Amino acid sequence: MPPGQRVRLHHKPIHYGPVPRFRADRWDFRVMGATSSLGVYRWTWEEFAHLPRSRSVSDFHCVARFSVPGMSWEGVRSADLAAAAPPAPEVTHVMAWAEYGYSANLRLEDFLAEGVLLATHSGGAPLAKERGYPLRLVVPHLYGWKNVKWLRALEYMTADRRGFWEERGYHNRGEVWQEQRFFHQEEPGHGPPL
Ligand SMILES: Nc1nc2c(c(=O)[nH]1)N[C@H]1C(S)=C(S)[C@@H](COP(=O)(O)O)O[C@H]1N2
Ligand SMILES: [Mo]
Repeated sequence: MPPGQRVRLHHKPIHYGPVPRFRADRWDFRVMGATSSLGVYRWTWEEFAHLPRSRSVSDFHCVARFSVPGMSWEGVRSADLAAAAPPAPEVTHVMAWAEYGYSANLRLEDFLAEGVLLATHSGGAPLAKERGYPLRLVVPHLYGWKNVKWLRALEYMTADRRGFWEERGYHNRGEVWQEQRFFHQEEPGHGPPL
């Protein structure tokens, strides 16, 4: 277990705001910002299903000090998505965007790390709607708030920008093994734009 975490096998879904409704005819997934082609990539739900698929098993760590061991996920590896929608060479960070404007920023290397998945399934079944159906970002080495549910877009960025919780007192990176929970733990000069 990472420092300061305890195992919990079951927990209620955690999110800010309501659970969005999924409409297959309106849903799309976009990759925008600093793509190498300068264009926007867009997949409908049907098209998204044709991307290469992978599985991974990982522990989930909530910043509220509990961890869920051995979760199994299925979906598209971040590296496969980035191969389908390549970032420009200057890209350093990625913003993950959800329904209703929830967002979380990640370093490009954290986004491309092993085990990172754009997941459609968990435990062999499609995601439950309160767990992010139809698409959720799984970033096992970063705290729960970076694991964006109801994911709709990625924005490639050439400079860092803070997402929803990163602007509200949480750590900009949120690495679990280094216990990067809160903004006050950040290195000087890397604080939020308050
Ligand atoms: N879109 C969106 N994704 C989100 C959140 C949110 O408020 N909105 N909350 C995050 C937080 S703080 C946590 S701990 C996890 C919880 O995931 P779970 O509900 O599957 O446990 O979702 C994350 N993803
Ligand atoms: Mo969380």
